[in-house]
Amino acid sequence: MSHTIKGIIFDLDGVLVDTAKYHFQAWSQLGESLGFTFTLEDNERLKGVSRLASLEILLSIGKVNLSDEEKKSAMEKKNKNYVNMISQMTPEGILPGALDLLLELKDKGVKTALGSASKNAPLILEKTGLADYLDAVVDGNRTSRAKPDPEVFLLAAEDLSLPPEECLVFEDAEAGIEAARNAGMKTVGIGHRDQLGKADLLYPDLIGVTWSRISEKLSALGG
Ligand code: B16
Ligand code: MG
Repeated sequence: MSHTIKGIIFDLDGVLVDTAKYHFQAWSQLGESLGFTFTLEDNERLKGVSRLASLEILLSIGKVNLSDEEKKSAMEKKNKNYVNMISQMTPEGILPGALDLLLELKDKGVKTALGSASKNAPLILEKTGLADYLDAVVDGNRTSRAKPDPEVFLLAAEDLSLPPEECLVFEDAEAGIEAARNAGMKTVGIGHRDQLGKADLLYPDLIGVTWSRISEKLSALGG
């Protein structure tokens, strides 16, 4: 039996680009200014999580209490620093394998969309040139509910004029896989089984991941 997937929705950070390293630098500088150290291990907890939720996690690690006003300025400070870093991005910042897959999808007429929590997605897409390969973009500027809520992926499906069951989501975060499942979509996890065990297909990264290969696997899964 052949499958019915006609559109692919990509998460941004951790799937198409590695911006987690810039988030880490910017959050750890904020941690330092508040008097504590933020580790790379702590940073794992921020992947796929919104900016405010990331700050709350950071503050709980440092055992720091801030007023709402102070939280707002802390987020502005972190974001200014982060934006400075991503402004230097180039097409070389695209993760290995991503461009080949996007080119193949374009060639085969499979629709593509972005489904990211980041409010900075437009700048990243522009600097890396990824904007040219996406038919629709849904990011943190258009959503009000964070993953695992399905909002971001449902909006992307709507933009592609496809029903959710005809969309496949690529995600690196557990909350993202959950969000896609909540949207009624099939999923490809990019990362480790420990976090992404619920994904329908799983790959460590996008190297060598082709639409032909995925199509075959999806057909074997039965749609
Ligand atoms: P911003 P994704 C997420 O991107 C990041 O993984 C997460 O670490 C970040 O806090 C979130 O975007 C919001 O980003 O501060 O730029 O609005 O994985 O959903 O593409
Ligand atoms: Mg991600």
